[in-house]
Amino acid sequence: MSVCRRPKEFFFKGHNYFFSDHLVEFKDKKFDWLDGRNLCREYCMDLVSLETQEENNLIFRLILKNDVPYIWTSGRLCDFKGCENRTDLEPKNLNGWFWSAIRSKIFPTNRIPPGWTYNPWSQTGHKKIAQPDNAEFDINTTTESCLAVLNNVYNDGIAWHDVACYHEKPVFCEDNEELLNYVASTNPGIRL
Ligand SMILES: [Ca+2]
Repeated sequence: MSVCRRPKEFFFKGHNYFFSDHLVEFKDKKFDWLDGRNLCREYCMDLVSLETQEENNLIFRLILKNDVPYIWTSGRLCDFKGCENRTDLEPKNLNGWFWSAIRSKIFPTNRIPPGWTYNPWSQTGHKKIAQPDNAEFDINTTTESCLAVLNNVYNDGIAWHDVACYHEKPVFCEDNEELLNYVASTNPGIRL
């Protein structure tokens, strides 16, 4: 962490990325959402955020190419302490999602985001309705608060799904500017 020595598997628009399964130490390992996030943060990175269609397509292509069944992203439902009394986040299933890595809101889940040609959320899932559907809540009252990309799990191609955060998946990590800037500011002259 102190020098942000990190795996640089590929580079896109100013950020380095890696896929956990491509590192010897994490090969065939899976992580719950928080452990996955912490893994990335040890490298001055965070779980991947998919703010643009271009970046989303890039990650979708790599999932397809490597035959990856599912991954975690930094997407999170704002359903914890501090999110209450936020009328702008209601209804939660449409407006309550954000990229935790960069603290920016995710466009309403039922619409095609500006600049995109498709809605990345799956139109089906466990309940055969559009995502996010919070399906696990009906089964065991666990909220589906984390955003996963699933590869054709519901015969729906590669698409976004809300999933309960305790499930274990490999992760794509992406440079986190906040962590990199912090380390840069406290280590004059360092090359990251
Ligand atoms: Ca779901």
